[in-house]
Amino acid sequence: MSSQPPLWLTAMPALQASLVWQWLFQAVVLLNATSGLTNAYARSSPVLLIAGQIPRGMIGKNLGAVHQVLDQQEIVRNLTKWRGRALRPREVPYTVSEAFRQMRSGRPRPVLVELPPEAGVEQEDVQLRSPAPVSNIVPNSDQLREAARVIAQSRLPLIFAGGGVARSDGEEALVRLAEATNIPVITSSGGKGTIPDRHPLCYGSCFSARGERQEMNQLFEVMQSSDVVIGIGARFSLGNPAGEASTLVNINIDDTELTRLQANTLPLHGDAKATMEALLPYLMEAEAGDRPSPVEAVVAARRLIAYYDIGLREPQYPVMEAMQRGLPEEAIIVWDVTQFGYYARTHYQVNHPKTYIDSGYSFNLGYAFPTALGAKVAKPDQPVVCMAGDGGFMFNSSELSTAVKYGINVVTVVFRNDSYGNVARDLDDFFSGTYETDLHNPDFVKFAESFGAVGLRADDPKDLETLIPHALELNAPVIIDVPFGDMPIPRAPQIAPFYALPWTQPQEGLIPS
Ligand SMILES: Cc1ncc(C[n+]2csc(CCOP(=O)(O)OP(=O)(O)O)c2C)c(N)n1
Repeated sequence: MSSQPPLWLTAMPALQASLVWQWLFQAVVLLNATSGLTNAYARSSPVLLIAGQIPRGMIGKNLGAVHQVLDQQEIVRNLTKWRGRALRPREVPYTVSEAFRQMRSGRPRPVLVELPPEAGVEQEDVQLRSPAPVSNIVPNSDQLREAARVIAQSRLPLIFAGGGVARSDGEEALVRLAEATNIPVITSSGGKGTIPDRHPLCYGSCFSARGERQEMNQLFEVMQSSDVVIGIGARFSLGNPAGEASTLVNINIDDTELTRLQANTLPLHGDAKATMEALLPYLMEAEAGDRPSPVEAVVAARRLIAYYDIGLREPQYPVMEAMQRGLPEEAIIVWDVTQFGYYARTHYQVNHPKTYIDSGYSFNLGYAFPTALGAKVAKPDQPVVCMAGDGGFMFNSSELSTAVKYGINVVTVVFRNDSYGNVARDLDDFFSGTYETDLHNPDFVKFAESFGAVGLRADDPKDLETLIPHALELNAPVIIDVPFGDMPIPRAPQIAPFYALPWTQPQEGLIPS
């Protein structure tokens, strides 16, 4: 056997060599990307993952090639919508063009393109492609007319707006639809920002539409009393409290989501924005705009929610209020899986489209800091703030090096309780102990400074009202260390589903009685 390196390696100029080298590494690094893909999948984000591969002739043979991961595509099958591999240069144009068509059509989700090193080195004539045209899916006129008739005749209709509205850039169309018909809106956490929270027709965000929180959840009651719920780009992962007693007019680009929730559904398969725009004239024709304004009911429900919130005296409430006062409205906030993050899903007020980011149902601890860096690169003129717990921040804190290297000026708030606090509390509540959830942290101010970033420290979480604007003015990567104490589950007295689940009962013999 020859000890010479393979031809593709010796023939490469330096730049190609470094690219190929990185691709090779990515063959293994693909595994590191799975957590981010999970998140992108949960939030229906169009993400292109370009991954390397081992040399073409060794793929699938289990010969132990450096960085070999057998059947990479299989590993990410359930985290991607489409996967393609270009083995040689002439296969690249189709693979890339199809990857983009997949991301831009139907329900957006991550896609994978794999390239072995030869695809970046060999020279071949290739046929470049124009981007594939993508047309919007819109329900037909009979379906739109029928939906308009049902909505026009309803007694208490309600719009439930999900992340699909934002994905289709349908925020203005949603506000127009609500205003033209006087139909109030509840958003899911993915739908936050699709209508301004301060809009008089907006009830707010409903994180838990089902479960014991409903007792005090005014939004749950609002949904329950509606006779027609208009779902727009929402997966209703927590159910539709109005249930079979109501009609669900369900607008979704993903036709697998349309009718699986309840039998009494009028499915409208289509892009959220295009369908709202197409539906509006039919609604006007059916005189759906003649209903009395629900603004008083919305105001009353919001007052009641605030009244309960203040009465509960949860430590999150005054901190969230202080942060809200300190944060510019146009700032993009990326919330990690921290206790303030849970609270933000219902309580943080969003008045600008696409300024609220969370990890959706994946609840992916640690995703927020790198995501915030990505948001800042995409929107350099908008302030970007990452809100993480100490545990979550430490998952990806090495990315501070990337932030400093490229001048990505994200402000990161690290809520420090030296603990995986959320888990510690649940363990203690249910199993009488915190079981290795305490953390040994660096001094976050010194940690930031050691990277060449700025480190600040709050005396009290409420200091964030002044510290965040100050940090944003510094135009630098900033870490704000915020010590805080124990925290209850939001609305603790009302939460019970956890207690009710059988697996929360310790097995016999595990815990001494
Ligand atoms: C990748 C991943 N691992 C574990 C968990 C489980 N989990 C949820 S919250 C949490 C603790 C978070 O700790 P921290 O970031 O310090 O925030 P805190 O709860 O203290 O506010 C853990 C481990 C998760 N959601 N995601």
